[in-house]
Parts: sequence; C-alpha cells; structure tokens
Amino acid sequence: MFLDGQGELPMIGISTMWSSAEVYLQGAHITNFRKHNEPPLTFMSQCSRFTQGQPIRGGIPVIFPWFGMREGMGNHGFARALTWELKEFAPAPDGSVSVRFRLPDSPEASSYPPFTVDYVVTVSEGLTLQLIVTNQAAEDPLIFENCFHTYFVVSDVTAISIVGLKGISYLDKVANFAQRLETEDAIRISSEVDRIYLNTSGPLEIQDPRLARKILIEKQGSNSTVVWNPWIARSQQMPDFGNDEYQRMVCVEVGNVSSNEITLPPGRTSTLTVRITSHPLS
Ligand code: TA6
Repeated sequence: MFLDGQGELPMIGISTMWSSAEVYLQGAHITNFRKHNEPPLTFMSQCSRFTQGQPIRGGIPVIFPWFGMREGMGNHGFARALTWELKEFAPAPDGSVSVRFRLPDSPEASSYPPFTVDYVVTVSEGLTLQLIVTNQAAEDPLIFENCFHTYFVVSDVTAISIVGLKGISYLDKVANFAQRLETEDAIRISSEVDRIYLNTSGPLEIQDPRLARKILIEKQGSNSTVVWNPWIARSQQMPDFGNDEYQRMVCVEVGNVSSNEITLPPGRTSTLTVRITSHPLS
C-alpha cells in the first residue's frame, strides 16, 4: 500500500473508477487529486521540498493548531511537518476509498491540553476531507485554528473568478491586515492577494473558462475562507516555489482562523469538512 514518494518519503496511492490521489504520511499531505481525463485539481510546485520535517509546497497542507506566524514558532502549526499514522484504508461498496490518519503525539503538542486529531480523506468522484479534533482534557478548553490550505490548478490566475464571498469582511494581509468588505460577485486576481475572510460558511466556486470547468468547494464546520496568490515578488522570495508558478495556481482555503479560532470544551469534538468537486463550465 505504501509507495516510495519523492525524497523516499512514504506515500499512499489511491485509485477509484473516477479519480486518483496521492497522500504523503508527512503532514497527511495530499499532493495530487485528479479526475480521469481532466487536468489535476490540486497544484504542486515543481520546486517543492520532499524532506523529512519540512513542509511540502502545493497540494493540500493540513494547518493545525495555528494559522500564520507564531512568535518563536513556525508558520501554520506543526501538523503539516509531522509524520501521521495510517489507521485505516477502507474501500467502500460504492467505489469510493476512505483513508484515516492520526496525528502522532509530539513535543510540540505538550503546551496544549491533551487532544487527538484524526483526518479522513475520501476519494470518489470528488474529494471529501474531514479533520476531527477531540479535546481529551478533563477541565481545560482546547483553543486552536485549523485550515485546509488547498492549492488549486488554474489555467491562468488572471483569467479565473472566485465566487461566493460578496458582502464578507476580510483581513487584507497585503495591507497590514486592514479590514475590508468584499464588494465583488466574482473576485479577479491581478496582483498579490492574501485575504482572510471571516464569519463565512458558504460554498465557493473557482470558475475557469479556459479549462471550461468550475471547482466547487463546499464546507461544514468552517467560518473562515482564505484566498492567496503570491504573485511575482513573493514567488521569487520562496525557495520552494517557481518564479512563474503563481500564474497557474490559487489557494482557496477553508477553516477557522484568526478571530474564528475554535474554543473546544473538554470532552468535545470539532469536525472541519470540505468537499471538492469539479464540473463543466458552460
Ligand atoms: O494562506 C496564505 C498564507 O498564510 C500566506 O500568507 C502565505 O505566505 C502562505 O500562506 C504560505 O505559507 P507557507 O508557510 O506555506 O510559506
């Protein structure tokens, strides 16, 4: 079941009648999801590292238990750089395949109340992801952020529209986190974009006329959506990202970040779910 992935990191290949996927144990990181006879849905950088303990660039990084920078700690939490345990590989009678991972114990988690994190990846005609966090403490709440930091393939980032965020307030990271209101039905990208949309649980669409497809992103248990494209200067600054790769990707990320962080009472479970499907765009 395990294959040797790049950098000799262990990887799982999943194939269904509709689609295929690859997941690395490091970060429980999906590096590929594609439907047969269609360009991939997930974007991978050709410059990504595949090194133990280093984040992979592209695909679907699992962000937990914090999003963004933390003083003295890495960006985007420790879950994406740990080697997760494979708990279950379950083909279902309907042809879909579900794989369950468990975040291992780690020294990094010791400053938090005890918790477990399970990640269930279901591959079928679409991709369904569930991040299930349980607070195992008797008394203390577990406070965390989570996010599926998905990199999507697009034909040309200047030719796509992102729909579903009109009327939503966002923090604009490229303007020092200024708070703004989205006024566009269809967001277009023509410069660096790095925005945290807050208090929004609705579905998103990436409309890509040149690929004649739209990607539908439906979510549950998520109050934040992040939209990111690094554009030219930031692409050049990232050692594990090609200078021109910003043209063929966009991150539309779902989770609970910033003021939408989750406070989970003792003994309770919180589930973040996303379903990603593609459809013809007429
Ligand atoms: O989600 C957008 C973002 O937080 C950006 O600010 C950005 O730099 C990025 O994620 C990538 O972060 P990384 O730590 O993977 O380089």
